[in-house]
Amino acid sequence: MKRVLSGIQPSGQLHLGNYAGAVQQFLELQHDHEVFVFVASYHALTTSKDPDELRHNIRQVVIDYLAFGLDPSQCHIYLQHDVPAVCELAWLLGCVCPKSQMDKATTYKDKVAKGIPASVGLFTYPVLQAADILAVDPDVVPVGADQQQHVEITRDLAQRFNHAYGNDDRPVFKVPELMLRQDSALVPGVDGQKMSKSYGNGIDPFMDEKPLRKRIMKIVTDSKPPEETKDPEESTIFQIFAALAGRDDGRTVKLAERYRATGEHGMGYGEAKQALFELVMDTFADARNRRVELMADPTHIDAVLRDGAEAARAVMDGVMRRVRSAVGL
Ligand code: AQP
Repeated sequence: MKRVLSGIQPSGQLHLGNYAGAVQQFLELQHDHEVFVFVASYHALTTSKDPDELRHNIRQVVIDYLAFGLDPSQCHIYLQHDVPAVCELAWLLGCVCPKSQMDKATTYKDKVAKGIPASVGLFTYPVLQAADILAVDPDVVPVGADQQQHVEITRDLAQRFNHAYGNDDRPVFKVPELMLRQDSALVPGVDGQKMSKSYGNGIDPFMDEKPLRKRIMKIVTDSKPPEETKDPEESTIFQIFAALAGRDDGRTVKLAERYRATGEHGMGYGEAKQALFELVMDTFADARNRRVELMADPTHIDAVLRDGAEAARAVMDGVMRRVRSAVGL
């Protein structure tokens, strides 16, 4: 059975982009793969400076994973800080990582441009991410398109390490494959930029009905009147709808037709926003109910995390023995 590894930072409330870009893939893979999904708590420290808020967000990501449908009997869910071996591995990988490789990482530049302090942690976070991945020997890493470069860095570091310390018959690391969903376009936020936890432009599928509708009504549009034809591909509302329902879904095809209609049959953006609101309510109806139950059962969450960390540590112990021996420790 192929092994899968991925994670999400507890840097804020999960949004539709995290769901469509990442979680949806975890849900599909958990049935016939060995799935490890973690909460990237160390990574969140590159942006989060409020301990209470971080504690809350860490817990919330786990609850949301479970509410979305991750099944702990089918996948291992754990916290990054419960497996500190990844920090040791990050150091070892950092020692074979050329600085120029970090200079090229685009997410660092994007985040600094958005006002996030340019710390060493933020600069080298792709190395820690490589350690998160390589520590569990996965075959596949499902992520959204913005993380593609980081998985490529991981593959490169694994190869560099193998070249330095292994040989063709006995590589130290398995070089994992990147997995993007078929429609790999990034989900835009209400302002049309990439939807991000920390940019304040997300849509939280667990919001109460009224604020959720209000949030969706906030999506920025152009000023075309209903009777004018519209290109769905240029619309943020349509991009979000298509990412959530799927491009081939009948509802997406129908909405695209509504965009193109003209004259008295034309569509105003309010109608498209209402369609998106109904889609979100429909898609997450079960998840919203499950979440309420999960919030009331903290001992279940503790047990899930204990089991998940145990399973992750069992794999990591073997990998770290191999890596330490390879470098001469
Ligand atoms: N807008 C998006 N469209 C598609 N996929 C997305 N992902 C994030 N935003 C979108 C995917 O969700 C996972 C979350 O990874 P992360 O939390 O480690 O980092 P991120 O990519 O930086 O996510 P955010 O939401 O933008 O968080 P902040 O604001 O903290 O930077 C990844 O698989 C990512 O590709």
